[in-house]
Amino acid sequence: MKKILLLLFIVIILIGCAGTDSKNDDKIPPTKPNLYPHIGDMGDMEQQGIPLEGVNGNDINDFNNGIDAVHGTQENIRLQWEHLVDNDLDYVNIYRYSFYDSLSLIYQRISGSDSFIDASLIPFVEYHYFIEVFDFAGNSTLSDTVSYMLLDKAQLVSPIDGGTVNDLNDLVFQWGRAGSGELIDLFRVILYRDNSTDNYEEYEHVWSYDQYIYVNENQDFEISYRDFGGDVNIPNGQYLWRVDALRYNDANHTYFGSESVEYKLYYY
Ligand SMILES: [Ca+2]
Ligand SMILES: [Ca+2]
Repeated sequence: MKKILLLLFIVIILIGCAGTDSKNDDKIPPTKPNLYPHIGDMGDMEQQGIPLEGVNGNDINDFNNGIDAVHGTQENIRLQWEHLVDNDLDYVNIYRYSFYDSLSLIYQRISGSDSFIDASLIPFVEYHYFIEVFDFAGNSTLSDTVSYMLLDKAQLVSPIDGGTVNDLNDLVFQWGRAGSGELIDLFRVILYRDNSTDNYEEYEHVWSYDQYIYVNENQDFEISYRDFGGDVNIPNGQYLWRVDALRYNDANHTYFGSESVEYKLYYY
């Protein structure tokens, strides 16, 4: 009798265990991810002389301004989201759609990184993105949707890449309009330094000038550094310059644009 009772007891315990899902009881979805819209561009000022703040509170640059064009020869858009806070995150799905392309999962990655570069896109197509974060139990949460549209890139002419300037009074930036000649609002010539360390990248804006475009003409553009407020008292050293093309987008209340390649410029 004792043996039968013991057996019954064991059977009841076994049934009890089988009734609970022992794998993962987590029913709490991740905190809503914050995919940053386009905050602004390097050279944007809040007021005269006071730079706009990026998402991390530093002066706005190419690494803290939300979704944006990427400088260089490629047609790339970089997404950026607020660092994900949950400690049970598994992976992030990244989705894209446009007027021409239906919604698709373009990338799936582990949750560690806070940015993603979408490559080989087409200028003048407005792309929309959102992300979905998953925890280890399979719960997921969607972000809001952010948008960006690339424009044709300006073609840098001079100073040539790696060129040297000895007297800033002689510094003249020259560039040409890219291919299709579609209307843009302005070209922004930017002179800056790369203060990258091992841990993070940071561009320091030195000077920029906005050349507004009123006619759809194809001549080269020329801007003298000194004629447009460039400071002669900047330290010797290595600088970078490039030209961004920008166009205001009414629906998104922000500028969309393109970033040319970067040219190195030595001042000694
Ligand atoms: Ca969870
Ligand atoms: Ca930009």
